[in-house]
Amino acid sequence: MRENDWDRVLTDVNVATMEAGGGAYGSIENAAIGIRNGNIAWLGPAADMPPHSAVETRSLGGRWLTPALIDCHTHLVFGGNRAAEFETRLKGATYEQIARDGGGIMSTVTATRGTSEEELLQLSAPRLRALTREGVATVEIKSGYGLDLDTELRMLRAARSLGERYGVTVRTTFLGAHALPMEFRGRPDDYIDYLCDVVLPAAVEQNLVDAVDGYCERIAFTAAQIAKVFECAASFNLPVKLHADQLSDGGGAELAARFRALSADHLEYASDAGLRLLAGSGTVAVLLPGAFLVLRETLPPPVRRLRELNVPIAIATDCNPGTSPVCSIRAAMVLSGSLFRLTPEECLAGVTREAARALGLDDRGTLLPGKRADIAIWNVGHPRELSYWLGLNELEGLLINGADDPSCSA
Ligand code: DI6
Ligand code: FE
Repeated sequence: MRENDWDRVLTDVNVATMEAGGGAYGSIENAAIGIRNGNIAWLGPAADMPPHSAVETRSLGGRWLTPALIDCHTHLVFGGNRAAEFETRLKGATYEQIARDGGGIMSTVTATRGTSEEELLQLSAPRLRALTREGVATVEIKSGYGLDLDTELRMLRAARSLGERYGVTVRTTFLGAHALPMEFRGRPDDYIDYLCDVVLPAAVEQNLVDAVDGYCERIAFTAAQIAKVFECAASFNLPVKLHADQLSDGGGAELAARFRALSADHLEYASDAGLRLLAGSGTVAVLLPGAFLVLRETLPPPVRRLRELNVPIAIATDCNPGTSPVCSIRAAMVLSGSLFRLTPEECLAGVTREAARALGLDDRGTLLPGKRADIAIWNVGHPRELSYWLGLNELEGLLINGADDPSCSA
């Protein structure tokens, strides 16, 4: 009897539970959900709903519910922007040339170093809100535009404050190994030591780090250099993620597999040997179609091979000022279909179940009893529509931990 004392009931809904291994979308039509203490207490066909009491019962007129969306790879805290650089690229300069000439990431580092914590919050809030307005309730945010102690910590604090201020889960990732700052020119190994000896320990000490990432690329760091950072992460029991093989095959997939990374992201140029290793490591492949589009890449990530090898596939915006000025998770879904040929179901799984996995979160990403009641309510006839329209927002409501997000309530 006691266990059917619910806080809220949602009825007259269709639910894409996104449970793995079930039918398409794990869907249950004509369903109902009971919520208690922020979690899903019961979910199933409305006809099977057991006797219960509820403080509130809401009938949703046949709306579709999905797990609230998860953006598992962003760099959305930064100062300045790179619209002028984008213009230069459209006129023919390449991303790598600009990076080698000291522009690119370094220009955002200069801007971010000159931005206060409160200003970073003000600048980043609209980007976060753009995501939540599309049903995102969990966002990963990386550091990596500071590359010094003060600015890296400031970015991570700003990311944490954003989550608190806007009531969403923010997972912070330390990306000190993003680029070589000017003060360490010609001394990349000294910079890696500085990250391992000074910056990461301080960030961990202040409880600002949920995971550690690195940019393994010929314009950034070698696999051996990132491996040192990952060893340091392991000494703090922190999971790792990796920007792997985006512009060239730098052995990123192999490195991610070796450290049993939560995710290996991009993977356009990953070798087949690397992909086979990923398959055995439980690592999620995170695909970032915004960067692919904006850099006008031509080699898509190896989607067919990832499927054959049963590597889980997530999708994210990669929101950043250089390669992916994208603050729309729905755009990432639609582009993953058009550019990478992911199916609409893979796209939705990529921003729910698999994105949760890419962050090491097992309490969300599907709608099942015991999971968090992070639920998006959509005015669509079928969940495939979520990977179809570009620029139409069908979100009618968002529940975070069982409570309405007031800015998008139904
Ligand atoms: N993520 C990154 O960190 C880099 N590329 C990517 O997809 C570069 C970000 C930047 O240019 O600021
Ligand atoms: Fe990135």
